[in-house]
Amino acid sequence: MSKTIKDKLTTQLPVLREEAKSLAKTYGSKIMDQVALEQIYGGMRGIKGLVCDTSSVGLDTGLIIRGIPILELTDKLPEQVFCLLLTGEIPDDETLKEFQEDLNRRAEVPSYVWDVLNALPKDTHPMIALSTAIMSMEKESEFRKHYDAGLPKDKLWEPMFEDSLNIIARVTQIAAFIYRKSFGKGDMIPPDPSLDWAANFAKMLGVKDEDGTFAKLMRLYLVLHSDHESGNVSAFTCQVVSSALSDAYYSFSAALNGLAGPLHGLANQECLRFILKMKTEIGHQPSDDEVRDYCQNLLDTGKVVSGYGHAVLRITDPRFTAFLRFGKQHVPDDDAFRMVEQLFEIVPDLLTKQGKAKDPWPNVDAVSGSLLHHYGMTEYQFYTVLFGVSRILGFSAQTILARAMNSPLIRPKSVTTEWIKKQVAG
Ligand code: CMX
Repeated sequence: MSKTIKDKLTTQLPVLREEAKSLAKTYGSKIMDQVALEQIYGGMRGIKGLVCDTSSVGLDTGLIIRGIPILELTDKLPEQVFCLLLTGEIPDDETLKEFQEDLNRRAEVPSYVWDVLNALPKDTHPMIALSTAIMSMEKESEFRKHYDAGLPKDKLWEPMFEDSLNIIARVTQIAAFIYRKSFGKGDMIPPDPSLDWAANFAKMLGVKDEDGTFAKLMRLYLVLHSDHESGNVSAFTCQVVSSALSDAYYSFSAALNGLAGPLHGLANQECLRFILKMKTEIGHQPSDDEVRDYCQNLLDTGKVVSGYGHAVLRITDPRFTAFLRFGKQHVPDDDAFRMVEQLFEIVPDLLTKQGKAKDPWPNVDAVSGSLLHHYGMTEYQFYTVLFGVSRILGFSAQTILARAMNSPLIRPKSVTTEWIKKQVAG
């Protein structure tokens, strides 16, 4: 009988805990980084102050999950990637099947969630609906129940595991409900437990998919967005909130609120909006020169080109490359996708010449919307919800591990401007 992912983590934990304890004891005073004043004023960019083992993002490699570059994981299911994030191993078939069945057993969404979502104004942004739905389920939290009952700290990861898996199992139904309700797509489509997590989600969304390629896109989408180490706005928020021993419902909802910002996850919505607006304003499928002039004008008027640049990366985001390959294979003649390809040819040069952006290359958001648009999911306000559904895999793995490793309350030190002036003078 194959081990479940919980068994695997249970077996790994004593070694992981001992390793961290021993590193901190032996090398506790070793200096790992230095902080320059420009980093303090620059959003703490680049300061090494967090441990994250689920994934890492190299400026010249992009996303690496447990040592495997993301481009080598594009044929995997999101469930397999979740197991990899959490345990460092791609599950064998039996473990995967057991995990999928476990998700199906947890899939029933409490009925009050539909009431909560139905009570929201019709023009509520889908990200508010998602965050609210997650928060509304907080009373289901096993973590809070066990914390209140005095479960020892080193066992708190177990109810965190339960909460996280319950959220993963339910979030696709919730997101599909939000999509269908927000955009008048008709009644909820019930889940089909015979399908994998992403294909089931694709079915519940109700997007027409005669040849199964939309389900394939969903699998890829939910793999590519699953994690991006822990310093980005949403993952960091998740870790800060859960370090106060707030449960997964509080932590994930807070993280989703950060993901909803235009400089972070909302950029995929902004990017498609920008492409469609460009086409409308130009009045036809634009030529290369028209695209160049349009983007130059954006830069000259102090606007950002959505989908380009990154706080960490200094190369074309490999997640962009993965989507580009999908587009070339499945939707090469789509108008929006062709503009994505044009922008890729043109924007890096413009940003380089402007000389402000440290990274002139496209990130994942530059392309994802054009693919969704092709399949008839034209409501770009929903796109960040898809990002959120996927990133809940990463939030879950990171937060379970943080509790498993007894990670402390996160509490960096802030300083006053007066203190800085004294330091500089000194
Ligand atoms: N278009 C125009 N200007 C850009 C730019 C872009 N795509 N990317 C960076 N710049 C500008 C910045 O606005 C900044 O200008 P100011 O000095 O006038 O403020 C300057 O270049 C330096 O910025 P940076 O250090 O290169 O970038 P940051 O680390 O501060 O920010 C990011 C990174 C992603 C927010 C930024 O590149 C951006 O706004 N890109 C467009 C939005 C986007 O695609 N976001 C999605 C990122 C992926 C994700 O997290 O989901």
